[in-house]
Formats: sequence, structure tokens, C-alpha cells
Amino acid sequence: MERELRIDLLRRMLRIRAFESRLKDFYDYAGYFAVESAEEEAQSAAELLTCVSYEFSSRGMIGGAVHLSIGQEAVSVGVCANLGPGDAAFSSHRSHGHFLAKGGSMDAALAELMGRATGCSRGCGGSMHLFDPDIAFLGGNGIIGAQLTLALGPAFAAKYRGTRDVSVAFFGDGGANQGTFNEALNLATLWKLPVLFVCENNLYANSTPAAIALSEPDVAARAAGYGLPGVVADGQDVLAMYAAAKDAVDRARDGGGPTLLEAKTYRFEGHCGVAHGHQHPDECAAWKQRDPLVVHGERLAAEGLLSAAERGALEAEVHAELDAAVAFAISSPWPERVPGAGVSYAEERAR
Ligand SMILES: Cc1ncc(C[n+]2csc(CCOP(=O)(O)OP(=O)(O)O)c2C)c(N)n1
Ligand SMILES: [Mg+2]
Repeated sequence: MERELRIDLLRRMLRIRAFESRLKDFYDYAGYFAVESAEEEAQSAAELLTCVSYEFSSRGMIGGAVHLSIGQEAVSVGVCANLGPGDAAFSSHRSHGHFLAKGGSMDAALAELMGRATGCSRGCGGSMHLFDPDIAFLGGNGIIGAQLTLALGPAFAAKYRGTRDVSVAFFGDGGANQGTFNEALNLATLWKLPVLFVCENNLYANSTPAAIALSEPDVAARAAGYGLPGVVADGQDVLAMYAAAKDAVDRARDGGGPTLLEAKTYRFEGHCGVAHGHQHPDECAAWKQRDPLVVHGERLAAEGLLSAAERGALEAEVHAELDAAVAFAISSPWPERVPGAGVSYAEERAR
């Protein structure tokens, strides 16, 4: 693989990591986690039940739940580096990485998260509903598993029209246990549709360990029952992900039908702002040894492909893009109307 592509893979991962790391500054769950006693914890839990705690998010600059994919960047980047603008991608509730890796703009993503009119979904979608038809990013989705079946639409269109475009659905180990998994894999294989099903097996669905939810630890093994290739890849190594996705994408473009690609990966953060603490610290520490940015960054350095100065310049470039996105989002206007409510955002916020 050419040096430029290898460096570009690092750049893409740095973009996602920087973007999501910055989100933590804007997403205000601090009040929820600053509990110091059992009574306080119980009180926080009670508040959460009455939805009072959800106000924490609106006290910050980002409202609604935010699911970070820090630790999983090699999956979205390794896959999306094989895609062109005509190839469709569908994501889950954890969609920032997929959006950015598919070529989404930081400005549009951050403005969307901040509910601004300049957001990619005009400020009406938020974190789970990033959407940009110009780059064929056909949406994050809060319904677990929904994207598996949706991905068949553009795949069918590509086959019907005779283009070489493919369609990708990213989903989790939890999503693999939804009925849509069966429907989508069966039909895509039957009709030989150009789809790539990418299961990001990060070992948890919310706080439920995959060990007590998957009857067979390898989701990819299920492919045999449908008659499509099932491949396991190292989700912490962007080169491994790139190579596995390339095989699958090439096969799909050549009319060879779908592939189920399972990435073994791990998220370093909690499920979302309100659901920390289910991962054992030792387990988390062990996976952090295989941080995808470190794995790839150290390899580039060891092979003499990227000097420390070049790495610094790459990081500076990414942070400049991010700073500009923050300035853009913060200075962007609110959407004129609250959808369906008939009042302006200014009025709504003044209530
Ligand atoms: C149909 C449906 N059921 C339940 C939920 C609640 N829910 C939100 S995220 C989640 C866990 C998803 O786990 P996984 O698919 O492994 O993705 P990950 O969060 O690990 O990225 C659940 C059950 C939902 N959003 N939709
Ligand atoms: Mg999961």
C-alpha cells in the first residue's frame, strides 16, 4: 500500500478521535457523574427516572444522547477508505465516526450536534441522525438494526441500474441480534446484492456483555447459514480493516454479492453519557494497549513513513479543522421553527 494512503488512514482516524474528544467538553453530563455519596447516586438515579437529569444535556451545548466511538476508529476508516461518493453508507446510533470517515464535514456534523440550522440535518436530527445525501451517507439511526435492511435499497438500485456502486451497513453486536439481521442477510444473499454488512463487535450492547447475548461469539460465523462469506477482522488495525473491506467491496462491485464482515473492536468510553461503568477497568486498559491510533501511528513511525514533525503537522491540521468547525457551529443560527411545534426556537428556549 502506498505511503500516502497509509498516512491518509491515520489522518482520517485522527479527525474522528479529535472530533469526539472535543464533544466531551460540550456535552454536559458532568452533573450526573459528580456524585460523591450513595445518597447522591440514588438521587441522581431518581432524577434520571423523572427525566430531570436529561436536562444536563441541554445545559451543555449539545442536547440529546451522544454515543462516542473512541477506540473503534479503524473500523469506519478502514471500510470507508474503500468507498467512493456514489457508495451508500448507513450507520447506527453511534454514527459520528462513520459520517466523518465517509467524507462528512466537521462543520455540518458539529452544527447538527448543536442543533443549528447549518447542521447536516438542519439541526433537527442531532447526534443519532447525521445525514448527507451529497456523500451518500444515508443516515445514523436510533432504531437498533434498522440500517441493515435500509442498506438493501441503494444496493438493489445499483444492481437494477447496472452501476458498480455498493452499499454498507454498520451495526453492532446488539444489532446482530435483531430480526432485521436475518431479513437483510437472507434477501441480500438471495438477490446477490452489492452490500457490505459491517458488524462492529465491541463486546457490549449498552451494558449487556456479548458473552451473555451471542450464542456463538463470532457473528461472522452466522454467514454460513445464509450462504454469504463471513469474515472476522482485527478492528483495532486499520490496515487489516482496509484489506478485509477491500476484498468485500471488490467482490460486491464485481457482482459477487454481499459479505458479512465482523470487526473485533472495543469502545473506550461508556455506552453514552449516562451509562458508564459496566466495562471492567482492566479489560478497558488491555484494549487501550491496542488503541487503533497507536497501532497504526507507531507502525508508520517504525517503518520510517512518518516523522515526528510530520505527525505533529497532521495533528495541527486536524485541530485547525476542528477549531474552525467549533467556531462555525457556535456562530450558526438556530433553525427558524421547532418542527411541528409552531413556535420559533428562540421562543422555545425562552420558555
Ligand atoms: C429497536 C431498539 N431496541 C433497543 C434500543 C435501545 N438501545 C440503544 S443502543 C442499544 C445497544 C446497541 O448495542 P450494539 O448494537 O452492540 O451497538 P453499540 O452501542 O455497542 O455500538 C440499545 C439496546 C433501540 N435504540 N432500538
Ligand atoms: Mg456493541
